[in-house]
Amino acid sequence: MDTNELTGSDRPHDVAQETELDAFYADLAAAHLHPLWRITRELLTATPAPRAVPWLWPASVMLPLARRALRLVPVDRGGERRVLSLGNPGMPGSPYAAGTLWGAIQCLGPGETAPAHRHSPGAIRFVLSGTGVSTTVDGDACDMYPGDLVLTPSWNWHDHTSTGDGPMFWFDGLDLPMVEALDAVFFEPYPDFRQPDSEPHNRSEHAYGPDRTRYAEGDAQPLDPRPSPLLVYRWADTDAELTRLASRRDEAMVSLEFVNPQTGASVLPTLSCAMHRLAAGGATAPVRRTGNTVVVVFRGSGASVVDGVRMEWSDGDMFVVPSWSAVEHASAIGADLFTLGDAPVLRALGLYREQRLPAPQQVRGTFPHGD
Ligand code: GTQ
Ligand code: FE2
Repeated sequence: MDTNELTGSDRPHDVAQETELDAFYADLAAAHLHPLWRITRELLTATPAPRAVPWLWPASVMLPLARRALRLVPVDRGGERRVLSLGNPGMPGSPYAAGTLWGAIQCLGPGETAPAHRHSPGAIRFVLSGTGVSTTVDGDACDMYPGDLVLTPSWNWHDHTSTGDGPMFWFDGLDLPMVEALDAVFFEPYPDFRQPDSEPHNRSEHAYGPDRTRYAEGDAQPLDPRPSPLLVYRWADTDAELTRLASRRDEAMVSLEFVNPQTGASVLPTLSCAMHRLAAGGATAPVRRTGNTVVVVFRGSGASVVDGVRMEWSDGDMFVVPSWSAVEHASAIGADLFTLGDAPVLRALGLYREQRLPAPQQVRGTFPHGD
């Protein structure tokens, strides 16, 4: 029996009204009008409901595939880059790591150049392994070594050239999904395949010092539309600053944010980059924040619990912490984690929140997920 069936004298009236309502909703749909009262709950969620799910891409899966790409696929105009992007399974078919962030592994073989272009989305590179690549950013050739952070701000010409004798691998982070959501994507190829060779290399690096101004403990200054004029943050400096922070206090994890040495703001107006050193035997308290984060394991191993899902990770793995997911990290041997986030945008718009949770999360599952 139909559970919606109505009784008694109401019936003729309600059937008529129901028919009229059905017709009304059909007419609304045909007119491209949406009745809010039917979608309020899915739109105005009590807390953020990102489509991105916690997910981990192991280096043991990514690197062999990147090596196959090195063998099989040349870097040409049109394709532009040999890049494998993290596609979050919570957003089927999407090449984005999360709703606001692009994350990817890029590789370049010996002697190769990835052609010069510019685009309105801003990008950062965090070098994983290999040597011999330099990225020329608006005429300034920036040499890249493992652990370095290299910026290619919005609308800066950039190409990547390898003079090394082996492949190089790095993490790319872009604000592309945000810029796309704002309908503000522009792209232009450079007239030549690459920019002129610049001598000396690393000009921005030599123009800014001392090193300490390149890092902020705690939060960066509020959003500034100007990207950092310093384009390279060297691992030796980052490592030294992490060591200094860790020696000052006995904490499970110390963190620094890479900042614009002129203003103290995040490296790009849309993106924040940070480095975290998890002590051997350290375990952090759970916290949730608005904004998506991509975590890149630079070295070490450990495990993170993200919304009850425990993910074990080691060198070169990448994982996503979606907005407002509870996250905590632990490591037996210690680890250095690079993170990319959209926090500058949330802060600038008055949308940033964070909540510290009283107790470690209950682990409800492990990654990779079983059936
Ligand atoms: O290296 O210029 O991962 O333009 C995506 C788009 C890298 C790049 C990406 C890009 C680049
Ligand atoms: Fe690019």
